[in-house]
Amino acid sequence: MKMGTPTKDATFLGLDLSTQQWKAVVVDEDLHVVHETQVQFDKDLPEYRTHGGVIRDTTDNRVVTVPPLMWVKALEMLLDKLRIGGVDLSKVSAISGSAQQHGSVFWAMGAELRLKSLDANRFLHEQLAGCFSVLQSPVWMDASTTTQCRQLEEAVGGAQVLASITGSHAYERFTGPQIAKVFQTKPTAYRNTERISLVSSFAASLFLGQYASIDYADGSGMNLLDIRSKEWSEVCLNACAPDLAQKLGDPVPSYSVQGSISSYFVERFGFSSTCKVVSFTGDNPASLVGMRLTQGDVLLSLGTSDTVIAPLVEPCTLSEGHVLCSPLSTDSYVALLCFKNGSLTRERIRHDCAEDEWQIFSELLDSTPRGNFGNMGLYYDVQEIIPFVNGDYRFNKAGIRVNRFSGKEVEVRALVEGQFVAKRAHIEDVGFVVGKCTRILATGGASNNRSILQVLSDVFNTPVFVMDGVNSAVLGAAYLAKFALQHLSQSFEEITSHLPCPELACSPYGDALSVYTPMVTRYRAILEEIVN
Ligand code: XUL
Repeated sequence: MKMGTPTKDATFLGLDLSTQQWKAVVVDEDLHVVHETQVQFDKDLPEYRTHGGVIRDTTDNRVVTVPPLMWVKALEMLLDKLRIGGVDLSKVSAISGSAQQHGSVFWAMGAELRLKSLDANRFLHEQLAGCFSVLQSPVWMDASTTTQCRQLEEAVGGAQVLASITGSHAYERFTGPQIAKVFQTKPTAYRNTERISLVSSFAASLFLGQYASIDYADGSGMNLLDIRSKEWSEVCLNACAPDLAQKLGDPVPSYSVQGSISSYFVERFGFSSTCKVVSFTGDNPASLVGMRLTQGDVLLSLGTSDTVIAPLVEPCTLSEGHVLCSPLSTDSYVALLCFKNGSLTRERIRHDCAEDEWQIFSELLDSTPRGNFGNMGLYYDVQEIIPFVNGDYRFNKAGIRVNRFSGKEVEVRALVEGQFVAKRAHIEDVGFVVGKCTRILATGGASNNRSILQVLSDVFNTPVFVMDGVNSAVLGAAYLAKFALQHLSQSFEEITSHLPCPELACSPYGDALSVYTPMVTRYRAILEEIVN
């Protein structure tokens, strides 16, 4: 194994530990992509028997977890793939990463010592096998902590008080309620926990060879961080579990250099010993960085989860959704709404109606008119976050609930229209005005599908822009790696000013407003009926 040495033509490595895969992208000094690769959990690590990257409990399907050791093993495969692909890792001057938000990793007593003394001749997953006090990490899809959510809200004086401190009411997937559940249901495991990481800071810890700090942006998804003071809120910590401040460590800005890479990665993978490890952050904040979002833009990420992100002028208290600290500055904030039934639900309908082919899915979508002959559908394969409902709901032109529609094309359009009409309604509910001057930037898997984007553009009656190429979260991580090294001398805008702008993908049809505004009203009425 050779010791890496720094070279002149430096690169930056961005990683993304998302729900279904690890991704990596290498960019050059100008932030142009020179290499990318990925490892799929279901396909490449079948021994863990994940479905969509996660394990759903067979007795309680609200419980969704992942063994963190799988993420470790997959990372080793990812780095091997980079090397086999010809990437010279000794040129990487900094690494940053993005990861699915909210999930938590519980490190056992003594784990940091193990991280600090890894043997470069042995696999990482072998050496870390005994390092987790909770073997199955709860992830963002978990919806099993309703009791802990209500307890937390009550302890701080109500849901609105919690939102005014942490940026969100209590949400099932948020890390505070998840930690409270571990403390209540596995007290011994909790006592044996030396440190609790988010998925992002867990991944950074591997590279750092010691516990990495949680960053402000991803830390805002915990119901524990005071998003204004940037310190843990004592009342929230105390409401969840004892000794939590110590188990979490102090949070830091998302663009902090946390240290140099551990000698394990230098010796085993050929990184330079001067390579810096920058904070890893959440996938949604990282996407915002990758898409270079500015005030007035709305980012719609169409991935495993569908999310809507928009920069905020000031931190406000939302009735639903979340306010997060910005990953790019300590005095800016972003709003986030997350919808759990994203690509997996689209894939289910593609399977049922379109022979599992996007091409056929698009043809069916294009063959139906805007408004879908008055039919409307809402599809929730799993417990949705906003709104908190589950199941399929189909309504015909007369407003009568039906079990199925007359044709596959109607089903496909009902799904896509229903998803975007719901997003528009909930965005409006939290006070966003998406008008003709708003740029909707679309990213994630489904943003490659023009037929889907056309519906998006029509429902919002506004143009939709896309950025061709690599996934925005992993790209954002690579940009963050460079920004962290240079933020004292250059702004993020200066560092990225030469990069291409998003391109116009679709514009709304003239009748879009008259078709979809009544559908938003109808959606609200349907929702009231479902919830009641
Ligand atoms: C955001 C959320 C998801 C995850 C997974 O609040 O739960 O978007 O970050 O991607």
